[in-house]
Amino acid sequence: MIKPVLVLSLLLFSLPTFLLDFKKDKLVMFASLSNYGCDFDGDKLGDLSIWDPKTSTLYFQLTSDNKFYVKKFFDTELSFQPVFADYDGDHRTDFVFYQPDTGQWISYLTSAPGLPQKTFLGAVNDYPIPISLNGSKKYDIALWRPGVGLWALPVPNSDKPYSLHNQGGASDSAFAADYDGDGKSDLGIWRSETGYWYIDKSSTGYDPNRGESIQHGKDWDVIVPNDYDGDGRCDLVFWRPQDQTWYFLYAANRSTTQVQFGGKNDIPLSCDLTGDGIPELVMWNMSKKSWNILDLKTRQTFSYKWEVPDGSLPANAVLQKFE
Ligand SMILES: [Ca+2]
Ligand SMILES: [Ca+2]
Ligand SMILES: [Ca+2]
Ligand SMILES: [Ca+2]
Repeated sequence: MIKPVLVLSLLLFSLPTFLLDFKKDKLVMFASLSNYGCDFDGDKLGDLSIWDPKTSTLYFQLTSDNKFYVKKFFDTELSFQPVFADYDGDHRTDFVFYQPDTGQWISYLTSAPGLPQKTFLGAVNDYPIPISLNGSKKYDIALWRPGVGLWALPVPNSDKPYSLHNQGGASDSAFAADYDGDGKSDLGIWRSETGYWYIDKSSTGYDPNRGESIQHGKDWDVIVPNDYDGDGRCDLVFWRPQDQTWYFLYAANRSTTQVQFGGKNDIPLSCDLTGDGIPELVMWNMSKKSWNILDLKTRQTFSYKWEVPDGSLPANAVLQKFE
């Protein structure tokens, strides 16, 4: 249940924590930001973007003019993590960043691009997760703290800054997406050890006893939840690196399907690049620096090579955890 308790943590450390070592024994990768979309120019076509954490530079292409843009955001040793979504409700994705060592959020809203807003919410090891609790598809900052399994959520129409909600624990990953289709974000946990998704739904007051628990996937899978059939409900989808296959479980009727697409070391995400309401499957190959895209409707594939620095990553794929 949600308890109204204030949580604001500010810890000042300066350890570069954006880990990019793919040679570790285990990589638990989590591409959760796909379901927020990535459309900077607001033409309903997804814009591809790549983030270089070493230089805090964003490389992106806008669909409205097909031009490439390079934008350096920060001149500091600190690492910043893109947490892109539409925070001001103008249907254009905003450049919002989270600084994991200090818990600082810096927001360049499309409605006020020259005036970055700065807020503190979070501490070391927290996960920044945008959330929309009032059904407007306008997102607010929120976070999930794995050690204690706790969400800090905004409180709509209240002067209470944050409320807390218990869900999940240290070995889990968390995401927020609209699973039940009422327009409001639901709170989700992915437990990779057992392959369970736990969803506390807005339509049942986020009551954990009336939530969903669904087994779909296993350890090493990479989850990419998004609405893949355009019915307004986020579908439970993961990509399995071993067999390079996407495993779909649709929210509406729990039907499943599989699509083999991608290469073993790719990073999976999804984004509606054609504007038909159905996200394309998108793979980023870090070594070749290439996009490989599958249109689920037409089964056409596209490939693009980008000139970006080594170690750059898709801006709307969050790597939540390495072990
Ligand atoms: Ca666009
Ligand atoms: Ca916006
Ligand atoms: Ca919902
Ligand atoms: Ca769906």
